Amino acid sequence: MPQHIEGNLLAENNDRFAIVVARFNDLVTDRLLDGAVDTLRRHGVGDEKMSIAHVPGSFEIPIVADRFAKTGKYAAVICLGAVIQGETTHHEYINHQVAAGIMQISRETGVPAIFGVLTCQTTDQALARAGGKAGNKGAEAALAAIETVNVLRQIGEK
Ligand code: INI
Repeated sequence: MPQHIEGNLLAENNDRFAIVVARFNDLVTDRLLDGAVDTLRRHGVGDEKMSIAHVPGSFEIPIVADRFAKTGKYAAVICLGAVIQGETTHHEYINHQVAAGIMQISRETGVPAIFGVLTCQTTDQALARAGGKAGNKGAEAALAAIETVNVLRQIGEK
């Protein structure tokens, strides 16, 4: 039988979680943050185990998330933002750089950096994914953080 490694959704007592959230489109990102914090609490993470950094826009998420990851104090870093298409291609540059930047943090530090950045065409689409009819991607990002930490712990040391 192959060995299956599956993460559970219980945060361990000493695990600390960092959240980096963009202020841009805060109507949406405030809701993503609420979803993430609520989910961490429900899965056993006390408020004293959460650090939340607010950054101007999604483009600034990677630099701050990287700093959190490199402190070695956090089990995971949850990145939250909402990039909504405007009249230009500005959003494309942001989306690609933010996604790549967040992935790079995981790979360089071994600390999972979770991609909870919405990339939407309209504000309605974003609101639907921030506690509306399509769920809350902030809450999903928090679950992904807990699960990934658990999988990595089962596999063992870096
Ligand atoms: N930042 C976002 O988080 N979402 C957006 O939709 C957005 N748009 O559309 O411009 C946005 N721009 C700001 C950007 O993230 C940086 O803060 C800015 O370019 C300064 O570096």
